[in-house]
Amino acid sequence: MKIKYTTLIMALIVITSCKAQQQTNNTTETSGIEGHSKFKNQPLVSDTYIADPSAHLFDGKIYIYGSHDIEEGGIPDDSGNHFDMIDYQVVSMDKITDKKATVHAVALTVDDVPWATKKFWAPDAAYKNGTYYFYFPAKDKDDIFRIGVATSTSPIGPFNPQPKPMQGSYSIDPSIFIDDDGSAYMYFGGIWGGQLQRWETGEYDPNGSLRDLGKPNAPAVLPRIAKLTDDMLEFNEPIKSIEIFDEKGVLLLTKDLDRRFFEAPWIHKRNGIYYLSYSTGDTHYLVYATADNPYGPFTYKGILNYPVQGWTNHHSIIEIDQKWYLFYHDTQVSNQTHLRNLKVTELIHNEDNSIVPINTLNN
Ligand code: FUB
Repeated sequence: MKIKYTTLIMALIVITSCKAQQQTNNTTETSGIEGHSKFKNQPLVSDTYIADPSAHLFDGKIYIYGSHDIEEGGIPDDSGNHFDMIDYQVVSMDKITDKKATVHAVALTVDDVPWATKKFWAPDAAYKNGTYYFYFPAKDKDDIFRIGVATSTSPIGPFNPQPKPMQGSYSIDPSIFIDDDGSAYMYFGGIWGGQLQRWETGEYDPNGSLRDLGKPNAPAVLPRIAKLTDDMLEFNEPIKSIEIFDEKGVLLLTKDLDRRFFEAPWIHKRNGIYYLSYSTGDTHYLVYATADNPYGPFTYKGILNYPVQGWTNHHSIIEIDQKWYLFYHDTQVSNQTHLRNLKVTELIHNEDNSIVPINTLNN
């Protein structure tokens, strides 16, 4: 009996000390910037919240065009009410091995843009003939997302906006891809708060419902593409949907939440293959599909980035010195969904042109 009592006391001591250790570990892992051990990569910027990074190499230097997250976000809801950004600041890095990036002065504010009222969401940029073009979504006076373009002779701005949004533009997350022949394309779209589901007829339907609610077996809402005019300021053709098929040649369905398009389309081209990567939104993956031309159809291939800390998973992919990199964000610094920080990690293509899935969390 005496032995049993001692054993019990010892067991209790071990359990208590294990719990205390576990608590310490958890605290370390979830306490923001201090919690390095949980995160494979550290923030490139930690005193300003920069998200949705669209990275480019301009004249040998890395420029990142992202959202500038702010504290003033509204009450969180499914339409992204809490992402209420009002300006943009460009970020740059001299080389990819830099541990920190430079945040430049404000490049564009919502007050500069005559047609925009709020919600400066994920932007992108392109360079052509001595001019830098900055593409950004914002809500207009009717609360409809449109896409605007602004120009500058400098990659960091300030950018001078066109007086009106691009004609026929809608929804969010523009990204620009310039093909080897010089043709420039805009990929764009995002469902839920990004309003893409309201444009299924080609006209704006304020009651356009999310297909997931009523028709889970219907094909999912698709991302959009349009070629740009030579001056890069307008669409040069009617907007088209980009089909994404599964391995059996069937369009991805609305109910296929792990694979269907949600937002954040991005294109990179390697070995003649066009990789369309995008976020699955409420299932938090970045996934990719491939095609042999910019319009598709694309075939779904797999996961590219597992969920990061935070709700949104949004990225860009570029090649620097024969290596490929994924620029992404998470919420390491703030622990809050709408205050995200910029990161980068290497992305590896296999011999068979598939992509090695990335997990940016140490599990
Ligand atoms: O930053 C606001 C929105 O969150 C972006 O436009 C989406 O892609 C998501 O990252």
